[in-house]
Amino acid sequence: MSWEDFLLTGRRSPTPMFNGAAECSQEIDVEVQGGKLNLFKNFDMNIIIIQIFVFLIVICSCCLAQEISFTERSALIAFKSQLILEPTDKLSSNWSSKAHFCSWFGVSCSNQRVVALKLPGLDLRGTVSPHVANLTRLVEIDLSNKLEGPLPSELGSLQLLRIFNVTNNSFSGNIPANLSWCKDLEELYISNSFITGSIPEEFGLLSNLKALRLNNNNLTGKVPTSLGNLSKLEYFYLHENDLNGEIPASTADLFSLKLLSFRGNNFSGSIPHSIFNISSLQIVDFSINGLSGTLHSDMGKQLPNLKRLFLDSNRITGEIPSFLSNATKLSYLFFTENDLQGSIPREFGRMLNMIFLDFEYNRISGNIPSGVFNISSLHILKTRHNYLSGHLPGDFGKWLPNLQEIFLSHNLFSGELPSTVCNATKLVSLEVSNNSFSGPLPKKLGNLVDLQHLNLQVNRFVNEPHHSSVPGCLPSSRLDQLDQEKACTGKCHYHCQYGSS
Ligand SMILES: *[C@@H]1O[C@H](CO)[C@@H](O)[C@H](O)[C@H]1NC(C)=O
Ligand SMILES: *[C@@H]1O[C@H](CO)[C@@H](O)[C@H](O)[C@H]1NC(C)=O
Ligand SMILES: *[C@@H]1O[C@H](CO)[C@@H](O)[C@H](O)[C@H]1NC(C)=O
Ligand SMILES: *[C@@H]1O[C@H](CO)[C@@H](O)[C@H](O)[C@H]1NC(C)=O
Ligand SMILES: *[C@@H]1O[C@H](CO)[C@@H](O)[C@H](O)[C@H]1NC(C)=O
Ligand SMILES: *[C@@H]1O[C@H](CO)[C@@H](O)[C@H](O)[C@H]1NC(C)=O
Ligand SMILES: *[C@@H]1O[C@H](CO)[C@@H](O)[C@H](O)[C@H]1NC(C)=O
Ligand SMILES: *[C@@H]1O[C@H](CO)[C@@H](O)[C@H](O)[C@H]1NC(C)=O
Ligand SMILES: *[C@@H]1O[C@H](CO)[C@@H](O)[C@H](O)[C@H]1NC(C)=O
Ligand SMILES: *[C@@H]1O[C@H](CO)[C@@H](O)[C@H](O)[C@H]1NC(C)=O
Ligand SMILES: *[C@@H]1O[C@H](CO)[C@@H](O)[C@H](O)[C@H]1NC(C)=O
Ligand SMILES: CC(=O)N[C@H]1CO[C@H](CO)[C@@H](O)[C@@H]1O
Repeated sequence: MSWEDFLLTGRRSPTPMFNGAAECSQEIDVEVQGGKLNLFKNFDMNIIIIQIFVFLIVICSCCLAQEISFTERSALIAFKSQLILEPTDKLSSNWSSKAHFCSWFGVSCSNQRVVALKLPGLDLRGTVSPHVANLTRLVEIDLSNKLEGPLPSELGSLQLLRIFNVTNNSFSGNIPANLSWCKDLEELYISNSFITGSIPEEFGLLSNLKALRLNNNNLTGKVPTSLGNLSKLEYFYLHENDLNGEIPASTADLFSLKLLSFRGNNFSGSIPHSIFNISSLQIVDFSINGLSGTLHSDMGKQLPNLKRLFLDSNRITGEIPSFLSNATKLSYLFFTENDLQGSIPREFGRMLNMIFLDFEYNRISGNIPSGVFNISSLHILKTRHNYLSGHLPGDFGKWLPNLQEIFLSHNLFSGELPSTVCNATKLVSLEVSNNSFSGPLPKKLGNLVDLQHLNLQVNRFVNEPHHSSVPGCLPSSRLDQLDQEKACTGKCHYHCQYGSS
């Protein structure tokens, strides 16, 4: 059974509407039956005592059930009372005192106890009553609305809680450290609010946690080292907060991790390279931080499942590890805006699932390994603003049937733009400006029917940009636009932009 199957969807029992008395009489039947069986077996003088005993049990359990029922009902009413409801809101009419609370919309019961409170997407406003904590059998809470105020720390008494999903609200205040008492928690989502303060160190105690999403809040401070204890954690989202400090080395102990997103914080220091020894990783996003240091040359050796790696907008130095090519499932690789040097490893031509490769704004030199132009899955290649040089291979474009965008501007490329570029028939954007390309322009560029953005400026192409000198290059209907929009200066460098771009 996969962990998703633990979700309570479908477990809502088709509860008939009981009032308190009917509820009790059901339990009386069971108890009395048990009692009668005993009476027949032990037919002796103690019969009266047993009868009284049974009677007392029945009375007590009935009172207890009634009391619990009353508590749960009160807790739900207290929850409702702190919502700002319009008469037209579903809860206003549905949570009627005439009906048993187990039949109320969003409430699921098991044995007359509330096990789930699921009210997502109703645009509910107001605050969360601490009395919710009296629903002690709750297993799932799902409240994605417009709720505000702090999350009550009393929620820590929900010992059976497995799913706590309050993503997408307007909560403020801190994350209650007391949630760490909810030992069974598997999914904890407090994303998309205005939560401040730091991540409670006590969360390291939530040893059953599989998903922790605290992204898109105003969290500050460091990531607690204790979170390295969460050995079952698969999804770890902290992106878009104001967290700082170094990424704790203990993150590498999360050996079940599949998705790790720390994007858009203020993390500094280097990425502990042992993180890249977690072989279950599928998506890793450290982009838009202040991370520095180098990438370990082994990186990629242990990443057979990695599909996406985002390290863009940091201050990472050193070279691109060639072992990354061993991560053969990698399809999105972003190194944009760092301080990487050296060359693109020749082995990158082996990454046959690559879709989007972006190295822009670094200090990478050498040529683009010709194997890269053989990756038929490639959709987008961006290498602008580097020191790349050399010629494009003579069959450039021939093996790129899916290429839609290629940006090579602001490098040191030379040689011709091979006419085989026209084999990349899905091209939408072709940008080679600010290089030292020379020779004639490919005559069949006009065959690229999807082309919308073409920038050839500041090169040494021999053709005049005037359409008469690029015969058959572009259909005349599009040449009209070219004439209007071309930015042609000096020795006629040639720039045209079509359509919406
Ligand atoms: C919830 O439980 C607490 C402590 O037992 C109690 O004081 C409070 O009145 C209860 N709330 C409701 C709404 O019953
Ligand atoms: C409340 O909503 C539930 C679920 O939609 C429904 O089964 C029930 O009949 C409704 N009760 C009332 C009083 O409207
Ligand atoms: C949590 O709530 C959000 C918003 O309603 C929803 O998209 C998501 O599927 C929920 N997650 C779980 C595990 O219930
Ligand atoms: C925190 O949770 C514990 C254990 O459930 C409980 O005893 C305590 O009252 C809670 N503290 C607060 C401030 O709610
Ligand atoms: C979050 O809530 C807003 C407004 O209620 C809604 O537009 C948006 O789709 C929600 N996002 C998610 C992920 O549920
Ligand atoms: C929280 O962050 C958002 C977006 O960064 C910002 O607009 C808002 O002012 C912040 N609120 C607080 C209380 O810091
Ligand atoms: C949790 O992590 C902290 C800090 O890393 C450590 O001191 C502690 O022993 C760990 N606790 C458990 C239960 O593993
Ligand atoms: C980010 O952290 C650095 C220290 O590492 C600090 O100087 C800077 O002010 C922080 N930036 C923001 C936006 O908090
Ligand atoms: C990664 O794992 C390999 C093999 O298991 C080991 O040799 C290496 O030291 C580990 N690297 C780090 C940084 O933990
Ligand atoms: C690219 O593919 C073609 C056709 O399969 C092959 O001839 C050529 O050698 C390949 N180039 C590289 C660098 O792998
Ligand atoms: C490349 O384009 C030429 C001219 O259109 C065509 O003859 C050739 O078959 C194409 N090659 C590939 C591999 O698509
Ligand atoms: C299995 C595999 O792809 N191994 C390669 C890992 O990367 C090194 C260095 O790039 C290659 O030499 C291996 O062949």
